[in-house]
Amino acid sequence: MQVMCQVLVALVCALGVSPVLAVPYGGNKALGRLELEPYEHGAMLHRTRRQAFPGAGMPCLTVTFLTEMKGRFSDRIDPNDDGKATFKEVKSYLSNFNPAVSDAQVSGFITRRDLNGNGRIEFIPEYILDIATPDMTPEAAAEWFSLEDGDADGYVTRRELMRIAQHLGMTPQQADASVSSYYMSVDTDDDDRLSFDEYKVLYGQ
Ligand SMILES: [Ca+2]
Ligand SMILES: [Ca+2]
Ligand SMILES: [Ca+2]
Repeated sequence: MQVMCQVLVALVCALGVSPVLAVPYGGNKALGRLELEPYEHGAMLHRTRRQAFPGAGMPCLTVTFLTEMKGRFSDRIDPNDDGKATFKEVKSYLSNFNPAVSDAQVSGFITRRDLNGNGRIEFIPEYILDIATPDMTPEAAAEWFSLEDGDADGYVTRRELMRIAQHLGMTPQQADASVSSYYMSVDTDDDDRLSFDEYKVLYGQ
């Protein structure tokens, strides 16, 4: 399946005209961290993602969605726009979430997505697959929890989320609305911060 997808992705990119692209799709799962990005990269991506998959399980990506993803990849993770995210680029991206991100965290992040084992995250197909089939495992929840819990005190607080969202370009008002409606929806004990037990609910755990 993966080889077939790679061939299809390569074909679409070579031709630049195909209306759809078949990839394995993990269902209508939320990509929570996108809720911390400003409209054009977060909500817009969510929206085009939903449009790309009007029914859960439909294995197609539209060119609109791919174009949006390529823009996000270039803007966020691949600033020299060569289609590959290197260690340095990934570290720079993740430092938006946690300024003290460790090299081990960066290596782990890459390894979990680096299907061909070359030490980089390629836009095609590694990044596309990461977005189209988001990892909803406990390991993924733990990965993002540690990235968003910047002071490593065991809680992802509203303040930490607000800082990340503003680093990624949201206004304070946008950040507050997004953090309140998405993240704090799982703050069951209402203390304005998420323990890991609360946080992992966002990953269906
Ligand atoms: Ca790779
Ligand atoms: Ca914290
Ligand atoms: Ca809480």
